[in-house]
Formats: sequence, C-alpha cells, structure tokens
Amino acid sequence: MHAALVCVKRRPFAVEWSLLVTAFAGAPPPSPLFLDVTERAGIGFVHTGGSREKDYLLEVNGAGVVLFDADGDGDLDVYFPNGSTLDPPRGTPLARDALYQNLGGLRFKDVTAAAGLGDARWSCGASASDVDNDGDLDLFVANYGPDVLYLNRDHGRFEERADSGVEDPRWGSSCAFGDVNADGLVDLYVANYLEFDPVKVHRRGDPACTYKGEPVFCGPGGLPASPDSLFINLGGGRFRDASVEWGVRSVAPAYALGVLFVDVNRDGYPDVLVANDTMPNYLFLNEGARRFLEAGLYLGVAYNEYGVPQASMGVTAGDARGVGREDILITNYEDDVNSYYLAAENGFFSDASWSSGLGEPSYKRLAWGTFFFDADLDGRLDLFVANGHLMPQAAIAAFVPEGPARTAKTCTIHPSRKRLQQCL
Ligand SMILES: [Ca+2]
Ligand SMILES: [Ca+2]
Ligand SMILES: [Ca+2]
Ligand SMILES: [Ca+2]
Repeated sequence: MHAALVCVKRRPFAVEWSLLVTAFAGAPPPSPLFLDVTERAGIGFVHTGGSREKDYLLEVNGAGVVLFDADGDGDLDVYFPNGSTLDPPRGTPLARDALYQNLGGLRFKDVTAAAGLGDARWSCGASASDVDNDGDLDLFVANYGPDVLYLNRDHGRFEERADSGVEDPRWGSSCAFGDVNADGLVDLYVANYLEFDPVKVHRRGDPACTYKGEPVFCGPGGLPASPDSLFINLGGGRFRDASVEWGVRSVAPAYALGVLFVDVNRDGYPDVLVANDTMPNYLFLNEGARRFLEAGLYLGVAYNEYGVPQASMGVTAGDARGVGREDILITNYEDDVNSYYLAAENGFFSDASWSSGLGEPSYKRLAWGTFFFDADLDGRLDLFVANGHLMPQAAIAAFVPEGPARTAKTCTIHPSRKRLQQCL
C-alpha cells in the first residue's frame, strides 16, 4: 500500500465528485451523508491557477491537497499547494501555498507564515513523509520550476532544505515517497509532465488549438515530454538523483500526472505506477531493491482493454474485493471511462472498467484525484473520484449545438460558477 501520503489532483473550477459505494447483496446499503463544512471549519483557501480563460496549458492543472499531522499532535492538518499566474497585474500579491492547523472540533487556522511555509512558486503537488527519520513529517512540494523540500524542525515549524538534491527544475506534476532500496529511509519519485515555455507555446486562439470547435490552450500534444525522477534518500534531508541507474530514464519520457507506490507482485518491495496523459501508463517493478523494470504493457495497465493509451490523471489502489490484492483505479479524460484494473494472483491485471460498474458513471466525466475509503462503514472499500474539466470553453462546446448558427453565437462564462451563462 502507499508508503506515504500521496498527492492528488484537484480541479480549480467546475468541480463535482462521484462517490461509488460497493454493492450489497440483499438489503439496500445505508446512504452515507457528507456535509461541506469547509467554510465553517475556517478554511478559506482559494486556489490560483492562471487566467479564467485558461490560455495556456500551465494554467489548467490543479494542485491537490495533503492531509498530514504537521505539528505532531495526533490530528490531521491540511496543506494546500497553490498555483500562480503568468501575467499578474502590478501589485498583485503572490499566490502562496498554505498550511491550516487542526485546532480540534473541526476548526482550522491558517498558520502558513508561522510554520515557515508559503512557497510562491507554481506548485502542482505535494507529499509528506518523515524524510530524516526524526519522528516528524517533512514536506516535499512539486513545482513548475525547482521543487522544494521542507524539513519539520519543531512540531510544525518547517525549514527549506536548500541543498537537498531534489531541486529538479522540470515541471513536477505529482510525487510520492517509498523506500525503494529497503534501507529504512524513504526515497522520492517525482512525476514530471512536459517542457513548457510560455514564450514558445502559442496562446489560446491559435487556429490549430481547438476542442470540439472551440479555441482552447495548445498542448499537451506536440510539446516535449519530461522524464520522471527518482531520488534516493541519503539521510539528514539529502537525496541523490538515481533516475538513470534505477531504470527510470530507460523508458521514453511521457506526460506523467499521477504516481503511486504499491507492491503489485507482493514481494515486499514497493513498485511504482505512473499515470501518463495520452500516453501508455508505466509500472516500474522493483527488482530486489536494486533497480526498476518497466512492465506496464506486460502486466496489463499500460493501455485499456482495446489497446488504446488513455489521458490518465489520477491513480489509486485498494483491496476493494477483500482478496488480499490491491486493484488499481486510474482516472481519465471525458468521453472515456476511468480504468479499473483487477489484480490477479500473479501480478497481472485485467481491465474491468465496464464489468465493475465503474464505466458508465465515469464515461462523460473528466476525472482527477481519486482514493478508496469505506464511506458507509460496512467493511468494504468504496471509491471517491474528483471530476472537473480543464477547459472553460468545454461548457460552450457541450451546450451549443453543432451547425452554422453556432458561429454567430457569443457565449459568456458566469464569473462565479464558471458555467455557461448565456449565448446571445
Ligand atoms: Ca496536527
Ligand atoms: Ca522528519
Ligand atoms: Ca531508501
Ligand atoms: Ca514489488
């Protein structure tokens, strides 16, 4: 299972969610009821992700959230990675990551500055683990630009470790900790997305960049993919890049958006599953805590059951059938299903997206973060999926019928709900 908290992606707008409860035999299951208490709990964080129009690909990815006990008092605190803007108006304060301390009684307090946090780079994901084995949880943030490691110095007071060795300048999209070489120190896998230079990439409006007839941002197709990185923990908050010797660079670079440590073949060594956008997923088998062998195609998770690579975003694993093996759920784009891979005894997977009942409710939705949990407390794992689109223009494309009249329409996006307001 996961060796540490793992980043998930969250959409900054038009978010809806799916909660799929495992089916009962006999009596209907009780319906779990959840209330949104974000505001009441004192959490006022608002994610920044570039312009409303999303003129560039960089602006459309969310940043996820990390729940971890930052101050070591036994309850979960909340860390929000934050994005940024490409052309902020003069005088605009920088968008910063935020840490909310859990005060108990479902009350939280923004303690970002006091905690020594508040990264102002374009953050895309984060993960927490005890990097230096001193008993408290440290924090890694994946950025567009150099990533950053914060060591927890004293009950939730953090200090940036400037020479940690993980300051990868690539566009880090997600990250996870796991002890790949079995030396007792957690190592770090960083999923990197692609090479994005706003000076070189065309702005939305380029006639070559459309979606269902609407002008949208350009990419990811046509942009160079960035290779992922594996960092081996040296102790004391320092790492070394072991991507080449471990085989991470022996595969073609891909548009990675999600990463998960999971021991798929049950040999005691954590393997790494990488969800790639529009490209085959990777499954790195850990060969005796010495190196990885990429076996996604061989084991059945690289493509869907039709042999097609999917636009994968999120990934999670769980023993949803209670058989002692963890199945895998990978979230995908709209007009495609989320992929549910059943784990066989021998480490192979089979695509059960439709037979599991997860295909139909996911087909029209664009899905991001996901995790298993027992929502109705019946002892069986249920599944949460965060849905949301990355193009505001998709609402127009969805609502305006095809045909000649379409070109005469002017549509606006509602400023608060980000939905199609009117077409005149
Ligand atoms: Ca706490
Ligand atoms: Ca620590
Ligand atoms: Ca290690
Ligand atoms: Ca393994």
